[in-house]
Amino acid sequence: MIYKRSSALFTEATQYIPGGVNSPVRAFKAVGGTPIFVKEAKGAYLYDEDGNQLIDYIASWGPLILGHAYEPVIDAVVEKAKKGTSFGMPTAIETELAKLAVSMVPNIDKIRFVNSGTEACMSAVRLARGFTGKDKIIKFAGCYHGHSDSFLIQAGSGAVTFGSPNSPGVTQGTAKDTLLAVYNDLNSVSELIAANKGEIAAIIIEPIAGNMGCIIPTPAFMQGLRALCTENDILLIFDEVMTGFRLARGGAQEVLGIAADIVTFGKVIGGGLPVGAFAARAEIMAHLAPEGPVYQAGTLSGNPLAMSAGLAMLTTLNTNPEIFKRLEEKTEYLHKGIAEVLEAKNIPHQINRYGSMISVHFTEHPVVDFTSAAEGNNETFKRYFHGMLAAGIYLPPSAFESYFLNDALSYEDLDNTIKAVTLVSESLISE
Ligand code: KE4
Repeated sequence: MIYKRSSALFTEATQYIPGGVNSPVRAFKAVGGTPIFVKEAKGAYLYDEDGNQLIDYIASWGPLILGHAYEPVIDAVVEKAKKGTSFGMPTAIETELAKLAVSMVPNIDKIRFVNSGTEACMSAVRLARGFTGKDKIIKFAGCYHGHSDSFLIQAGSGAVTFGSPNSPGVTQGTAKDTLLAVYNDLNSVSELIAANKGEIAAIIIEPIAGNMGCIIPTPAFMQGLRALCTENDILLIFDEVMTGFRLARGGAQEVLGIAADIVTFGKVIGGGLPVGAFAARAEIMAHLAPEGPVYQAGTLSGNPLAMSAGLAMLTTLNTNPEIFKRLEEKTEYLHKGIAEVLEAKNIPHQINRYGSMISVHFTEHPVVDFTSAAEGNNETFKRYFHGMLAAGIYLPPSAFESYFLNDALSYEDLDNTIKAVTLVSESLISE
């Protein structure tokens, strides 16, 4: 593969955009090398600026579950754009998408649209604090809820002390209200609750984690978390920015059988345009301005152009729920194929998979939380990533991400991906 044009474009981009990208993970810092500039995409394929065709396993980090440039979405956006893109006034299509989302997702009565997953999660936490009158939140090490200050926090000094900022610009004042627990470790949660009695407004979690690679909660952990929240008047926030409308019509709440108090969305709900959302039962949402005192706003929130993409995508998923099963079967096929190759070569690995989310970790220990995910051999991962890229397979450029399959992937694409793993595996055998 040649990347001359991508390299030239990246050099120029770095002169005007910090790090040459508008979101850090795109810069290939975790895997090295020069980021690929994509020119266009269709279905399961990316076409980069050097004319290479790549099989895409990130689908823009999740949104493009039906494949790139999916006709009904494109047609809806083009038609809507001809009538204006945004008005800053209510439009009927916002209610159409709200009604559809509420009909698909359990335990929500109302939904507020915003412009990103970050905005959805940030607003959900403010709503939880406003509704409960309490300040602190618990999040889990390794879970990512966007880049608002309350979430850019790492574990504090002691197990039950508050967090500390993990980015300059985040103040200690903010960090003190964010407590860090360990995914799949219910004791780490109950300890924090006991040490902060009556002060915790909400626990926010990725119900199936995708930002440590894919990490699956044990049923006991998730059921226990729900019980702890109920017993301690703490709101359970499911961050479904990744899992929402990807795992099932009703997302993780449906597949796990756990009722959250507030649910956040992004990615798929916007059909590839900037849409985030947060939703809850009416009693909670009644606290949100202008109905209630918790302020939240946005110039482009619910803009009809983005709504038209989201409505076309959710309508397709709602009327064709077999898509979710089809995606799960393709992901299982890929899982088995990759596992067979790596096992045959005795390459230590773990493959975590849930629905159409999957991740490959080069470690011999099960990956169940951030610490075990961090034990993966990153040098092996880097060789794997670049070897697959050279074979025309575009994987997430970080060991702490999940693959997102899209419905346009054919079994031939999956077979070609597995063949690429066979090719690459020679270079993965540790010296
Ligand atoms: P955005 O603000 O990027 O739309 O959403 C933030 C967010 C919130 N919650 C979860 C579970 C998420 O995965 C995300 C964003 N996901 C990353 C991929 N791991 C987006 C990629 C990027 O940062 O460029």
